[in-house]
Amino acid sequence: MTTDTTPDTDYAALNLDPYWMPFTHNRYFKSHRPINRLLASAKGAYYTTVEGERLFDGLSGLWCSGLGHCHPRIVEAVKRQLDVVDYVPAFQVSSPDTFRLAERIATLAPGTLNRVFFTNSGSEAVDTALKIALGYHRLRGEAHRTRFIGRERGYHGVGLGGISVGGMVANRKMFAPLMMLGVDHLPHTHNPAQMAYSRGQPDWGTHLADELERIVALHDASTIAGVILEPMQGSAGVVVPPKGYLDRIREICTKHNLLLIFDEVITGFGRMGDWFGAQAFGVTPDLITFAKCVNNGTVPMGGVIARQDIYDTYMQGPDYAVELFHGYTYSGHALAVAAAHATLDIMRDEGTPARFAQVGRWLEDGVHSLKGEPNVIDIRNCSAAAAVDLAPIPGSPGLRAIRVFEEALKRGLLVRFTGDTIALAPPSITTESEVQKLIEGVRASIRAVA
Ligand code: PXG
Repeated sequence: MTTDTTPDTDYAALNLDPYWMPFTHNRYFKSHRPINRLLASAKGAYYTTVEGERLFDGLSGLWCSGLGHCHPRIVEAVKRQLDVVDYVPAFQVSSPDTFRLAERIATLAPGTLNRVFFTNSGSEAVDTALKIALGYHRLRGEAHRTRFIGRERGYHGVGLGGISVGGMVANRKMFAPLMMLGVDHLPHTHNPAQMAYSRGQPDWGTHLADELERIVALHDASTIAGVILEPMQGSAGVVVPPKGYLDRIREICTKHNLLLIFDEVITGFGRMGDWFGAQAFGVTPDLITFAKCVNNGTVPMGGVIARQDIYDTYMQGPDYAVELFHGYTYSGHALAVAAAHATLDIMRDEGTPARFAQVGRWLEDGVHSLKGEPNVIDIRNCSAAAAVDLAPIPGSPGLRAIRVFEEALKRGLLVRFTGDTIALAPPSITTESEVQKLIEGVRASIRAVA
């Protein structure tokens, strides 16, 4: 069904072949034809499949729909926007609402981070932040600062900059010849022998931040532009920063004049119990990348928030000249901006960061009750995010988590699997009893595949 307006409900006949699904086991999906993975609609914390089954949204879409789906105020704002103007060029002109949105985001951001550049995704936000950092040093007369330091297991999207500083081998190995030169990586901080079943931030692992000193000594600070980290690693399976770790990274960056970039695509806009992970962890970076929850995932949007003096550094030369040769056709898209204003209104009115924190307290108790279930080897949580590591089926890594995911679907739950990790990040509107149902559903699913 492409042009006809009558819905074609013959899903058994749906042609699955032409769509190359992103980050998906295409052959498994297309041979199993899982009807319960065809989602037709959503409302609040639930999706509805094409067969009318309701699925609790255990990962807020892909971490992006923190207020639940089709929030009436966001829907209304986007519809209203379409009656006013659909698209405004991003270069050389703009709309008042885009300026107002930048002002609102600047107000919520920590420290002197108050200059906002819009992109359409987290990947674009990351590549934008890397460019801003490089250009900043060059404009300051330190063009030799070209290296970036990322972290093992880090996920910074799929742009060429993002995979270069990222630390996920599967995302990197195919594309090695395209990678940015001069990138080094901090060790990741997940050490099950020392921190398995930690609640919140682990006590062990602060010293791993000192690896940054070692890397700086190896390359010399004068060659390094910046360090990019997710305050909490989301895609890696909720890897929570050890207590004091981010503070130490901040100190070392300040000492050596390295820009610290927090990739807050997942941690921004409430999930960590504050507006940004920066505030939740009490550490202020120099640049923040955001996306996802900024407008509840309604229309693609991302961006970078820069310290004011980084922006000011760019403001050189004749004032009629372009300062930063970078931007996207859809930077600050009118529909995305409208959705973001409505999202921020709701977050302000409903105290969304505090609600995430409350969901996080229920989630912490619930998820740690899964300790001792078959094949569970670690459990982690951080505000409204949690992960359960499962022992792989010998010889078939990843298969156990797929099975658990499929069992969860049968129980009306959509959770996320990656490797043999199950990740949970429910929306801020989740009730205590929904958290309990989520946990009991995951428990039953884990037992079903034991
Ligand atoms: N940075 C971080 C920290 C992210 O988590 C990106 C950049 C890239 O964003 P875009 O909008 O280009 O996809 C992300 C995206 C998961 C999952 O299940 C996580 C992401 C995307 C899809 C799934 O953990 N993070």
